[in-house]
Formats: sequence, C-alpha cells, structure tokens
Amino acid sequence: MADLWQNAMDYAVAIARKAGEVVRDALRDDMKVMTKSSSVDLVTQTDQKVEQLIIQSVKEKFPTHRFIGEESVAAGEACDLTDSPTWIIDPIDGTTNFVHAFPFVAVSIGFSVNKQSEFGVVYSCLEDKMFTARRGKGAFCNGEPLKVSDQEDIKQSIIATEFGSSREPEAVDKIFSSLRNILCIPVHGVRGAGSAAINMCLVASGCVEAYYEIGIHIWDVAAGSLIVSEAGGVLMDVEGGGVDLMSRRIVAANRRAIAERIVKEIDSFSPPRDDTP
Ligand code: LIP
Repeated sequence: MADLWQNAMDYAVAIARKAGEVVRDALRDDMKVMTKSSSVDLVTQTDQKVEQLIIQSVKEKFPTHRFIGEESVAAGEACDLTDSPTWIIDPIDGTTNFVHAFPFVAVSIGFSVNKQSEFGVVYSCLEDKMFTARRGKGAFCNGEPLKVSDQEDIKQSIIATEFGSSREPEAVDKIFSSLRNILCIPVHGVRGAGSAAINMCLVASGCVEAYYEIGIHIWDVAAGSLIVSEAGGVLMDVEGGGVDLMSRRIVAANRRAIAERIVKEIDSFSPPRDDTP
C-alpha cells in the first residue's frame, strides 16, 4: 500500500535542508538578538525568517495542513493540536547556541495526524546531520539506521539534560536538586547539547542513555520523540506514565528501566502547559 505521508516527509527533509542553509549563512552576519518570555529566552530575525520560509513552502504544497510554530505561537497564535495534519516546527532549536555560534543548532519538524506522530525530521545544520523517522519504519541519520544504547545499568550511563530558560529561583532549585540526585546515583556523566531536538537524537544514536527536561515545548520535542521511539527508545513523563507533548516535561531513554530510575530522582514541577493560552 502506498505510504500516505511519505511525500510530505520527503518535502520536510528538503525544506529542513534549505532552512539549514539559511541558518548557516546567517551565522556569518550580524545578528539582532531579541528576547521573549525572559531575558535569557532568545530569538533572532533568523528564527522568524526560517519559520516563515518553512510555513510558506508547506502551504504551497499542502494548503489544508495546519501548523504549530514556535515563533507563530510567540506572536500570539494558538498552540492547538487537532486531528488535522499538523506540522510542528522549531525553526532553530538551540537559539542560544546559534547566537553564540556554539555548534549544535537544529531545524526540527514534527508531523502529526489524528494527534499521532507520523514523521519527524531534525536537521543538525552545523554538523550536517539529517535525522529522520517515519512511524513504524525506523529512525535514520543521513540514511544510516539508528539504534538506542543497549546499556542496562544507569551507573554506566550518560544522561543529557538542560538548565532551560527559566531563572525563577524555585524552578532553578528543582533543576539543581534533580541534577544532584542523578549525578550522585552515580552516573558516568551528565551532558547537554543546548538543543532538545539534538539531545533526543543523541539518545536515538546511542551516545547517551537518556535525556530529560522540564520546560521544553512541543516544537522542541515533537520530531525528536518519534526519532527516539523509532530507534527503540521509550518516552515517559517526569513523574512516570505516558508523555504528553503539551505538558512541557519529558524523559526519553534507551529502555524503560533507565527512564523509571531517572523519574525516581526528578524533583518535578509543572510549567504552564503549551495548550493553555
Ligand atoms: C530550547 C531547547 C533547550 C531548552 C530550552 C529551549 P529554543 O529551544 O532546545 O534545550 O533547554 O528551554 O526550549 O528556544 O532554542 O528553540
């Protein structure tokens, strides 16, 4: 049977590559850096330009499809995931990295129908790595199949996480308390690429055993979530149970036991959901 969404996925890969070129070119220019929810939540004209480029290109080809885009939501659009085919876009995941030329910056495009993820594309554009996953068909990097780590022992693991963009003392205290608990399991190390999408691709590639974060948004993790699960990994909420991409909380791991061990150590909290205006 023909794959209904393969065409859209091929298109997403082509657009992500084009968007990545724009991001790479912009690194050479002077940037105008602006802020959103706080003085450390950065945005540039390139984030906005790349999101418009992606949305306009998709609209030409798939005029009935809907969008959730980081910069469109920042500009006041609703963050609504309906049953319609929906493109979930982070034009630059790792904007702080981009501003500082720290070399982990991704274009992230998730696609969901009936609230089920159909494909995910993460283009790590400074590394020139194209991560893709199609539901039920596996995950790939530059065409090579991906598989999560087979490590079973958390004490032999590397865990990825981020400090996020909240500087509210209560949130920062909880982030440090979780970090301390996890470090002292003890694990081999804690890392963070500065991009949720790339952290998830690191789980899918078997380079780290798990990634967790509180404060991410649906556009940061929509594509990466499918890439992790298609590479054989698991997704969980930070308190256990199923992940809810609107909840701004996620654990992605190579296996359930590692995810559950991390959940035990997380001092959880609940930022305002993406779908509450
Ligand atoms: C960022 C993430 C980063 C996370 C930040 C933010 P942006 O996305 O990728 O890992 O810690 O909270 O969500 O803003 O660069 O698209």
